Amino acid sequence: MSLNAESTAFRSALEVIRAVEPRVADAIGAELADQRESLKLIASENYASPATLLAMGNWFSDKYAEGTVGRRFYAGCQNVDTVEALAAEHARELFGAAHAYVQPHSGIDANLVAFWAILADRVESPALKKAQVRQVNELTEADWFALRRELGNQRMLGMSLDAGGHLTHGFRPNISGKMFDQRSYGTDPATGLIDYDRVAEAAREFKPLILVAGYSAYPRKVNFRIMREIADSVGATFMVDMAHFAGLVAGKVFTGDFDPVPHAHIVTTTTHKSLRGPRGGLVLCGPELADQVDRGCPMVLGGPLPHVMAAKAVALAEARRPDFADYAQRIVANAHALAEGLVRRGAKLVTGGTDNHLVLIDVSGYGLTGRQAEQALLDSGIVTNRNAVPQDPNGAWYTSGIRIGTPALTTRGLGTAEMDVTAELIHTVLSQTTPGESKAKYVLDPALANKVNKHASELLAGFPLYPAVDLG
Ligand code: DSN
Repeated sequence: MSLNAESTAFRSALEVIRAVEPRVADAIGAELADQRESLKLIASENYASPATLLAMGNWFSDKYAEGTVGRRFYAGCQNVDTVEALAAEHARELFGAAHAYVQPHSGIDANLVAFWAILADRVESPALKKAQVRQVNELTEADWFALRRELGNQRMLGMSLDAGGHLTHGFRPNISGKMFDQRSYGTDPATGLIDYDRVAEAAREFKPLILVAGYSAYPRKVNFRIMREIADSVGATFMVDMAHFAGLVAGKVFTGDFDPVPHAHIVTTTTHKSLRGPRGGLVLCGPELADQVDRGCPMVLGGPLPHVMAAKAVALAEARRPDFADYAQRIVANAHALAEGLVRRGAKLVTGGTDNHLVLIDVSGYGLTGRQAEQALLDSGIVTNRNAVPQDPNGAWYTSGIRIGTPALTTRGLGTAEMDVTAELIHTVLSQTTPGESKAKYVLDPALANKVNKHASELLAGFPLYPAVDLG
């Protein structure tokens, strides 16, 4: 029997790699096996299509292409121009944006491009100009301080980390926390929801240059129309980081007030989460910021990754197909079913449920820290990640939460019935785990962990991952 195209392609690639360094070929094969066997509930992960994966493994990786389409610092970029222009066109069409910049290597990079574009657009300063011609990572803490003082308003208002915001929205472990004088808006302690009146109040007091919306652990929709009104009321630039929910925007689940593109001055995203593309980022904006955004490389980015831009073009083309809208709807239906299944069994959820792709379980309801719960679930074949909950008494390392999401399992084909089974498995593990002598230690009967592992494998067996890929 002849092999299908996908199996032939991946088998051949592994054979070529194995001839040079067999351990790499083995690790690639083992990664597929591990992914096939695990109940992947990490809200920010997914499974890109074989076409997207294959578009990355080629000689585009060998090409330097600093600059933008038609304006490169290197000769011979005509084919890179083709794929970059295609990826940008698909991104513009998919999201209804005037301009798309598809070079960022990651979400952090996309946000850096956006920050510098906003600064360059908003602030006329010799110090900024000086900083622009130096390597950003050469600037010291004192340089940043002097720069902010000279520039005047360098304030960013974003969602607090423990309410579900992201590190790149002005927090200390990220360069955004050094570039900007940051203040956060949180969520209402009673409901766990964003209180727009409080955001408006904080904006009036703080007068930020940039108001950021977007999250990595907030299980609800955000009203971007209201956020834009708040930004306008204080003269701030409104930026949305839609990395987590870009697939829901692309699939038209988030429309109207909940679609950031018509409301924000600038939108950033990764391409590998709910959008289901290759690992990378992109920026969308209107014509007024386009020139500055296009200076992302070499301003804050290293040379573009043409092989990844080729894969972005493939994945974005896939996201423009009608079946992607169906996929996006199923992500949300599955998250809803998972949340309902957990609540019915007594789990405590932040905000009580979800209306996007993720669910945040407050595992203090089970008497556990996030760290204990994460490891107990992992022992049982369920891959999640710990996450702070609002006002978390255990901080960002141990945490009190477990974040779970449905983009990956939905790609695999699991539906709402399987989400109920998944809720049962999670609840079984968490309710049978007891805390140990430290915030990291726990006790879980290995026989129970094995039983859940077996049940998870049986569940997944009905939904093979990459069914067309047979590595032999
Ligand atoms: N690391 C990503 C996530 O898991 O949400 C965000 O950068």
